[in-house]
Parts: sequence; C-alpha cells; structure tokens
Amino acid sequence: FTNNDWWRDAVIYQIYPRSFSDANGDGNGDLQGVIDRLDYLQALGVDALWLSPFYPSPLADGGYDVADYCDVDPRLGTLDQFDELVAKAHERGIGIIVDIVPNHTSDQHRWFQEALAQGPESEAAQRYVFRQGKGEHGELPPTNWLSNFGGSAWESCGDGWYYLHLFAKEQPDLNWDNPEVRHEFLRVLTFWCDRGVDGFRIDVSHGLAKDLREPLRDRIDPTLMSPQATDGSDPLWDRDAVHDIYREWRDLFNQYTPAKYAVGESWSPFTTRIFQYAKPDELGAVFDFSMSKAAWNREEYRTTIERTHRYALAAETAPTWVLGNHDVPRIASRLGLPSGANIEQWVTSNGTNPPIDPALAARRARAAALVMLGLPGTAFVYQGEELGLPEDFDLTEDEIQDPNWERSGHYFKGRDGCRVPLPWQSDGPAFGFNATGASWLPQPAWFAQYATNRQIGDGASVLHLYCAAVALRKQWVANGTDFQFSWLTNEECPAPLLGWRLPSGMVVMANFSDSQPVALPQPMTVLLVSDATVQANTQVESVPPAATVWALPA
Ligand code: TEU
Repeated sequence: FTNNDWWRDAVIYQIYPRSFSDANGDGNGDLQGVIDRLDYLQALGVDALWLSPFYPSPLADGGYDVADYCDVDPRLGTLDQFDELVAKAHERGIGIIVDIVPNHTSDQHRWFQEALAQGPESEAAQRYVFRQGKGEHGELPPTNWLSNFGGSAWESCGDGWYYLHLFAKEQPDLNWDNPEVRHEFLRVLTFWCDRGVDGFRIDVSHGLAKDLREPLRDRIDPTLMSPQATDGSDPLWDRDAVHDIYREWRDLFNQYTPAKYAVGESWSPFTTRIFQYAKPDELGAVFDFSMSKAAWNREEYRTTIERTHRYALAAETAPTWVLGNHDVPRIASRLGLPSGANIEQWVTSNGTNPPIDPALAARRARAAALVMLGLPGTAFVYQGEELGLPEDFDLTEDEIQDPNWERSGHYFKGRDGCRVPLPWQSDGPAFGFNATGASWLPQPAWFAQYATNRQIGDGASVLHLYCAAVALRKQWVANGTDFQFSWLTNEECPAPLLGWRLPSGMVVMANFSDSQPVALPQPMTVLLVSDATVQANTQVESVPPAATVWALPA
C-alpha cells in the first residue's frame, strides 16, 4: 500500500472473526483461522479485509461491546497473531482494516467498572452519562430516549441514578464532552496505526457527541435510531460536534504514509448528512447502505446507484456499494420475496419465516453481485456472500444470542442468521469451520451444498462467479479515482434492462424481469454472465431473466 487512494476502487472483504474459521476448535472463529485462509482470500482477489471486533469482550453484542481496545480476546488469539496476520496479509498485497467502537464500551471495561465502584457523582463516572431519574424518588428514567435494541436507553443503577446506553445495557455510552475520552481514542487509534493496520471502520459514527446540557431534552420521536432533523438538533444522533472529533482523527491518520483509511457507519435519513462524514478532512469515506436495502427493481436500483454516485462525488470520496453485512439478512435470501417486500418487516409483522423462493433469491443475488462489482468505487463483500450463502432462519430461541432480537418482539430472529459459522467442507465436523465440530451457533444441514470445497472446482458456482468478477473488475471496472460511467440509452438497452458503460468500453446490463429474456439490439461479446449457463467469450444476443451481463460491444 503505497498510495493514499488504494481504497477508492478496492474490494473490501468483511470478516466476522467469530464465524469465519476456527483454528483452535473451541467453536469461535479466531485470528489463526484467518491466517490459515489467506490463500483463499488471495485467490478471491480482495484488496483488504475489514475485521469486525476481535477485542476482549463479554460478547453481549458479538464483540461490539469492547472491554479493552488494545488487545485481542484470548478466545480469538493474541496480539502476536494479529501482527502475524498483518504481515502475512501484506505479503499478499492484502490490507487490514479494524473496527473501532467509540460510541460505547462494554460494561466490563475498566472505566465503567471504576465508575460503578466510585459512584455516579465521581470523576470516573464523568466518562459516561449518569443522570438522576425523574419522579419523587427517581423512579422514572431521565428522558424518553430509547435503546436501539428496545426499551429505555436508561438503565437504573440504584438510588434513583441511571446510565445511558443507546444499545444493549451492557454497552454504556461514553461522554465525548470529556477530554479524557477524546485522548484515549487518539491513543487507541495510534496503537493500531503503529501495529501496521491500513485503516478503520468506525461503528455508529453518527453517534458519539450528544447534547448533554441540562435539562436533558426528550426526543420528538424516540423510536428513531437516526436523527429526526437535518440541522443537527437531535440530542443523540448526527450532531455537528461529532465532526470535530473526526477532523482530529483525520489529522492523526494523515501523519502516516500512506494515510490511514477510515469508513464511517453513519445513519441518517438525509443522504447529504451521511456524506458529511466522508469529507477529505474527516473520515474520508462512509458506507452507503441504499443498495443493501433496495428491492430488486429496476427503478429502485437506478435511483440508488445515481444517488450514491452523485453524493459521493460531491463529497470528493468514492461511491461505496454494500449488499450485506453482519447486521442484515443475507442477500441470497433477501432478494427472494417475489413481492419485493422487506424481509425484516415481513417477518416482524407476520411472525413466521418469510416465503422466500430460494431459486429466485439465488438468481437475483448473482445478478446483484455483478451489478455491485460492475460499478466503480469501493465494494464491500460480507463473508459468505461469495458462496451465495442464504440467511439461516431456523435458529431457535435457545440458540439466538443477538441482543437485537428483543427489538422486534421476538419475531424477527435478530442478526444471528447471517452470523452462522461458514461452511468450508461439505462433510466433516462443523463443515470444516474447525476440526472439533464445536460451533457457537449451530450450522444447518443444508450448509453442505454451499461449502467452499464444493464450489472451488465448479465453474457454475457463486464462488467462481465472484472470483471471475473480482479479477475482471481490476481491468474493466476499477478506474482509480475517476468513477465515471454513463447510462446506456433505451435504444442500446431497453427496459427492463438497466445498463451502463464504463470508460474501459465494457458494458453492464442487468435484466430486472424474472421471466423474460431481453433481446439486445446488437450482439455483444460476453466477459461474464451471472447466469452460469452462458459461456464467457461467446456472443450474446439477449440477457437472461434475473441476470446481469458484462460484455463488450462487437
Ligand atoms: O450497528 C449500528 C446500527 O445501526 C445497527 O444496530 C442497526 O441499527 C441494527 O443492526 C439493525 O438491525 C453497529 C454494528 O454494526 C452492530 O453490529 C452493533 O450491534 C451496533 O453498532 C452497536 O455497536
């Protein structure tokens, strides 16, 4: 990594370490597991790995409850193994991005333990947000603020006192008005920079700064987990003060050569606010989740792509493309509701598993992969997406560990269905996740058919499609810092096709009809098709239903 812009047209692969690969056989994936699979990741062709948290954690929220920001959870490995991972990834030209969780710590963090021991009025408690409750004896929470995981955001801690947690109660929110908190995170970031990481993913980056002036204000709509106004007036989310923090961080990142990359997970209903975080003097990049929420629908995809592209360029950053991550139902299931309904909402309101058409979901997910990888910018691939792995909807109440499960009144199964440990072998213990068969979440029997070993030799597999697309992308799609493409006209590419031309001359055409092939005005030479029945380097005269074609005009 010698240039500051390496990430702008990169493919970044997200690893959820507990579920990727388990070298020591304790049922939790680990860093050695990642080291052992570097050849696989290199063959896939990804430019960098983003590791979800691997820090010491009581795992109240899968590791997003950090007890020590400068160490590795003993179940996942050691700092020496982390250094080895960085070195070995770098030998292969693969970068390492780590996840920073600055909005809250674990309740087991030394700071929070000190605050509890010394009391809510102590100096130690000023690193968090402790307040007295309302009512005669403080029996009511200080405000109407709600936790993103359900219920009040205030947890009672005795004598009418409460502390703030916008996520699980085991995740107390930090007080970013406290200079000690600011200093500590600069120290944490420096610690990882000096260990050679290439960048950071910033968890809930629109949080951190809160309006803690007395009296605290109720929110107008407490159910919103993102800001209710564009003017920074929400007491909790997307406040202007948070941008000062990132300007400080950017100064630190720019002291390194190349500058450290950072991508924010910023939520807002207002796209313009999201992209504020991506400005060059702040984080520099931000996830745009629109594609991970879009229904498989031509108009929706076109609008989404156009908007992401336009806002990214205006903020002088790269467009980012996301089909999934560890928080949302997997793409290979999500696109399988023929009505285009949102799976989470469907399950929450119907209380049963969604009526997914698996074959349709699989076809559309392959097509969506070539849409995403056929766009210039930074593409994020969540582990297992490259296998076409569906969501596991069959976890039972006893098996589910995600605290977010509470939020939907226990209907939607929470986020564990996309966190089930990956299948590497179609038979043997834990489908090759480890050698012992232990697994922190059970794997369904049907995982066998998605196992990596089955897909490697199969030219029609999803894995094969991803490998081919990532490789071809470097030549035909990635265009450094330019990101230009132009929509094909209706004559070149009639609806229900959506198509665009890249500066390389390659065209991408996605057919949003599930049943009709669409004839092309002119035959083209195929580079890649998501429909495995079409051969590369042949002429195509039509785009198959629910498929995407990468082609060169004759
Ligand atoms: O997610 C923040 C966030 O907005 C999610 O909680 C999202 O609203 C939810 O998953 C939708 O179902 C980040 C992490 O990605 C998530 O895993 C953590 O639980 C959360 O922060 C708290 O750290």
